[in-house]
Amino acid sequence: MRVLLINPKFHLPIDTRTSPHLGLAYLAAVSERRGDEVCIFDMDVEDIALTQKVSEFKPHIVGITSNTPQVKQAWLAARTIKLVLDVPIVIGGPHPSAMLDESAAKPEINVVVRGEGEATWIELCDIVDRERGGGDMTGTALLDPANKLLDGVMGISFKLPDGTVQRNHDRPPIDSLDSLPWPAYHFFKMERYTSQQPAIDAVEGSLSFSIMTSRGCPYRCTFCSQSIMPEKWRARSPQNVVAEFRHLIKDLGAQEIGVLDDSANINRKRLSEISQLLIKEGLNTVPWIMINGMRANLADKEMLSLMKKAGCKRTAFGVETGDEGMLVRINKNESLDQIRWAFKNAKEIGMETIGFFIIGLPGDSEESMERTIRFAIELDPLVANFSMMTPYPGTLAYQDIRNNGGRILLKDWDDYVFFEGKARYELGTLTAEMQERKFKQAYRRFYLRPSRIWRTLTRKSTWLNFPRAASMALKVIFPRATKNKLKPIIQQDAG
Ligand code: B12
Ligand code: SF4
Repeated sequence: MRVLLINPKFHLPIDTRTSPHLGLAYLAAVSERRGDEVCIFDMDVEDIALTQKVSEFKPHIVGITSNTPQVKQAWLAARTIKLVLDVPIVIGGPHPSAMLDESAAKPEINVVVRGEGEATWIELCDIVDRERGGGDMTGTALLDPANKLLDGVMGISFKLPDGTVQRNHDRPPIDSLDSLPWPAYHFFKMERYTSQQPAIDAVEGSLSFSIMTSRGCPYRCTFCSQSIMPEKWRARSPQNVVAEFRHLIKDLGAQEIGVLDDSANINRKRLSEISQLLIKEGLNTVPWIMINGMRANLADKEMLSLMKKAGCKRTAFGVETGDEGMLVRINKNESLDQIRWAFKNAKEIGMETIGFFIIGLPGDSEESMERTIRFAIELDPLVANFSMMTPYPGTLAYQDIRNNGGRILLKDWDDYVFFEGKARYELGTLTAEMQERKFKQAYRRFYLRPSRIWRTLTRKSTWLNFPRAASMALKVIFPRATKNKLKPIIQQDAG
């Protein structure tokens, strides 16, 4: 059966790096294992029209992924396909998982998959393959209540003829992650992607891959969309992880690896074992980075030191706020001292650090945001990343703002990006003006310190990446100009 998987286009107001979509790479891998002919169409890097691809490939089923700012483009892609072919179209990913009725109600979408997708996707593919009987099957036939094809499929929602949405039972999370095949990168045009982060000196043209060694997170921070995914933290065995590292390095020529786990160090012993195995097998020559952060309360020096010996060059920590009371309010389950400890440990063993900070959390005040800026300066990570609090649907913060008379200032899902300095909502005394002022101050006060300017100028990577770094800095300082140019393009694309 021919399977088409799509990553919809999205123009971010700043230039983030493009990497192959790991979720689609996993779906492609399970489809390939099922025996399907797979095609991935990543609209961020493709140079032909979607209609051309659909006409040529003639898929039997289409899967589209979507996060919140991409969702309008996802619907547009589905509408475009339906003009060419009435093929079953399935949508999944963080946004449809949180707002399933919205996507299920769209005439161009046939099925919404909630949460973790591999098992559900394969079950849907099995149904379509069986029912098409060697020919084609339409999305309409798949949904026809007379056929009762979807009633027993866990983890999906779909529209009934009366317009209501049927929500089937949740699918339990995959128990053994080792049972999954590795992400199928061979379906991506790898030469069209950038590196994850410039961890290596020769950035241009270097091959960068992602890996996920565990899924889920047992914490429930109020701002994090993690809350729509299974709560249970599940991990791959050290042997399975190291075998994939070996595959990425030896077979695919990886020069940099980005570890995408939400909280890789929930089990410190496991992460230490992975590090030991990487060292033992001589796989520690390729730099890897913990892109999204580890839990600071579990970042002891012994584990970090082993990770460094195993090739880990940089780690991030989600600090979020410099105010102790706010840490409690956002359910971070960490203290300022634990965060100080983690940064001290990383710095003492010479590991580069990234700190993620949020300006304008529900409950923030002028004083608490000031404490966040001062804490960032005190911790002094290599990179401080300040984000404007963006209330993603499905998060506890989103409910908090809605239930407490807050005013969401965003009109469109396209606007749910958080690197630019525009406030996304107001709540009580937390005004947009205050958040925007503090955001600007945060970047200026962190990066325009003489010691920081000197450190930046004396780093080799600053000069190797100069054009990109300069353009990013300008976009952070003048976000509106960039956004104003992009908005018409997004709206024109999405119709
Ligand atoms: C790596 C990453 C990035 C990378 C790369 C993204 C990429 N190309 O994959 C970068 C840095 C570019 C990035 C950017 C952004 N990201 Co991001 N990112 C992640 C991160 C940490 C890992 C993604 C991942 O690989 N997951 C592992 C795979 C296996 O899971 P998955 O992709 O969700 O796919 C599974 C299921 O969702 C489902 N599924 C997904 N699609 C489909 C499709 C079908 C048909 C089916 C059946 C199933 C299915 O099945 C998959 C396999 O189980 C996640 C957090 C997380 N834990 O997922 C955040 C996350 C996805 N990002 C998030 C956000 C907010 C953003 C930004 C909007 C931030 C910003 N700048 O403003 C941008 C948007 C970029 C864009 N172009 O649209 C949010 C999304 C929330 C939301 N409601 O949309 C997340 C969930 C973080 C969080 N916890 O809040 N991100
Ligand atoms: S912010 Fe990090 S620790 Fe908190 S819920 Fe999300 S992934 Fe877990």
